[in-house]
Amino acid sequence: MSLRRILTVDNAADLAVLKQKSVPVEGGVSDELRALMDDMLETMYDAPGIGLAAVQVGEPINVIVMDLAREEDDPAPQYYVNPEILWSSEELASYEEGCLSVPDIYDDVERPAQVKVRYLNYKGETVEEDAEGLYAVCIQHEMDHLKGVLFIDHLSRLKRDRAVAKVKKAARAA
Ligand code: K1U
Ligand code: ZN
Repeated sequence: MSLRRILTVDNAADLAVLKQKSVPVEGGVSDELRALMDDMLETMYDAPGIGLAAVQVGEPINVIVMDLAREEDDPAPQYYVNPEILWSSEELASYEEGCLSVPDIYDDVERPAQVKVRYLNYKGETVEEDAEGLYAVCIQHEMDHLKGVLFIDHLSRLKRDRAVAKVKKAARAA
């Protein structure tokens, strides 16, 4: 397993990749894909974060990893290949989101409170699940990445521009 570099919005080349639409995985879950997901999970834990989309490590394919376990609990890694949202609730919920590609910026985003998702897991089995709470927030945030959408794209133009300027300033100072 190895750590991958997480692309960030302050870098123009990285941003161009982050804005790309990811493509479906063809041919099921291979050992090569499992190796990528292992790297993604290690990278996510190292950051640290609770989710990561493949495009954030420069691989624009429909793959996500997540772990929503509390620190005091055992790790609970989850792997999503070709995830689809089958249903979204009319009810909305707001959550203060962050993103490893937009470091140290947090803001409220409103999204459907519940969703139903279908995906292939690490073993290549089809899974359908209902998500609510942080799970619903995180899966929608990560699935936005697969469409080239960042959480700051849900904010006003002013807030988005300020967020990117802040990340650029921090990167220059580092
Ligand atoms: O970059 C990402 O997509 C990961 C992002 C996921 C996320 C967080 C909050 C709401 C929606 C989606 C993060 O993991 S940001 C870091 C973070 O939330 C966190 C870091 C350490 C401990 C707990 C949370
Ligand atoms: Zn993100």
